[in-house]
Amino acid sequence: MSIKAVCVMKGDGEVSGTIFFNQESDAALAPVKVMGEIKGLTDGKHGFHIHEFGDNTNGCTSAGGHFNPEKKEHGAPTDENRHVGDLGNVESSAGVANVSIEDKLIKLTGVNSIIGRTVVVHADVDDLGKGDHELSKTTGNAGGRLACGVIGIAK
Ligand SMILES: [Cu+2]
Ligand SMILES: [Zn+2]
Repeated sequence: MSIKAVCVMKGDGEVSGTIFFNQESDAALAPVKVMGEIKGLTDGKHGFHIHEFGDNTNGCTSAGGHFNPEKKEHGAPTDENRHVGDLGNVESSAGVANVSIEDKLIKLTGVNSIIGRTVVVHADVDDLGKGDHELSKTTGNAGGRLACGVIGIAK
């Protein structure tokens, strides 16, 4: 039986989005599909992550850092050494970023479950841990948090 989740993203500015998550089964190896749309971004790439806390009491800031239960360094979604929450970048064109990601680390069940955590989209590109900025290995130096939302269980 597939498991579904949804996230409505909002911020202080014009950026907003809706992201759907679908895990085909509760098997540990089942990948999660991430589909949706984010509007209002400048054209180009923007860091896109799952952050640890489902706490938006102080806007996107209170979501904390990247979801990182395995205490690894920041990286690309394809890297062995990455945070579970590292989903790389979304790319906006003509004001719309169509999100279509399949990831093998994020889950909707078990210890890597992202339910109740926060999706964040950033002002800048995520350098995927390969930049020379001091934040590269922790955040990808992706800049401010433009919009976010808590991931909830969906029908
Ligand atoms: Cu982030
Ligand atoms: Zn990260």
